[in-house]
Amino acid sequence: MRLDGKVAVVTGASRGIGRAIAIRLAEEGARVVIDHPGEEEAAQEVVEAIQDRGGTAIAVAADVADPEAVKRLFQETVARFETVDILVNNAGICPFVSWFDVTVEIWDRIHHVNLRGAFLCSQAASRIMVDHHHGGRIISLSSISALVGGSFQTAYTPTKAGVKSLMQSLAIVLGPYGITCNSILPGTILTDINRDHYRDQAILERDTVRVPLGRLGKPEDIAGVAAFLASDDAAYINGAEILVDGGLFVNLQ
Ligand code: NAD
Ligand code: RM4
Repeated sequence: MRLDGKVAVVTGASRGIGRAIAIRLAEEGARVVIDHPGEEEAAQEVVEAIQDRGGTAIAVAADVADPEAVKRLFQETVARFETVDILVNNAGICPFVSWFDVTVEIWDRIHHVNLRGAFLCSQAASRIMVDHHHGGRIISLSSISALVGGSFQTAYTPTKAGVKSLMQSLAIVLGPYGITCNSILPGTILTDINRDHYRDQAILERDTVRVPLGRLGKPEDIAGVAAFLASDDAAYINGAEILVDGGLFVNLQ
């Protein structure tokens, strides 16, 4: 119960890594806001999974790319739980598209959800944290893709580098208020975001053997790291990035 009494907002928490993080933060005692982009049923399932474990959660529909929706997300959070102590910028999209097929619309949408979303949510959450004088935690899902390229991810990898960079700058701006800002860089975690891509068994096999631990990641592999960064154990970690990839990145030779 390292997060007893804390209030956490997890964006894109209806599925995948966000869902696992929301459940884990709730298991540690946080009251959790499950943000989702209109996936009422899936979000409600996460709320119930948390309640079944004795926790407290609400679901709020808000597209993180939409400034008005984000404003509402944090208004509803404060109306229900009075404040916000922990923000997890998790919402993200990654349509796999070949380079010459990347349109302006695809490029903009990926940037709006992944990067503008992190900007809008971080600004709204930190305003509350500063006003309420209690410090806080901002944790963002960057990616191994902030460090390496991806041939079908040309519109995506710059957003993940951008999110990491945003956390570095915010660590400086918000550190004086006791708010830490860090990134998690997952390797490959099997979720809906890449399920179609990995229907190709040859690609799945290739990417699995590249990981020294011999398996792709699970959402729970990331959730524990988010809980750690949200806890007092991580009080002096600020502006950092934690690569959680089973050793994929160092396996170059
Ligand atoms: P996922 O597709 O399973 O889940 C994404 C979640 O974000 C869903 O709940 C979806 O509803 C939500 N979402 C999408 N657009 C949104 C919007 N506009 N507003 C609010 N919510 C929105 O994917 P995932 O693998 O769980 O990815 C979560 C995060 O982790 C993403 O930021 C992704 O870039 C990052 N990441 C994933 C991997 C991986 O291999 N799965 C690796 C590195 C980083
Ligand atoms: C990640 C990374 C993973 C990929 C997901 C969609 O950032 O590139 O390998 O599966 O994006």
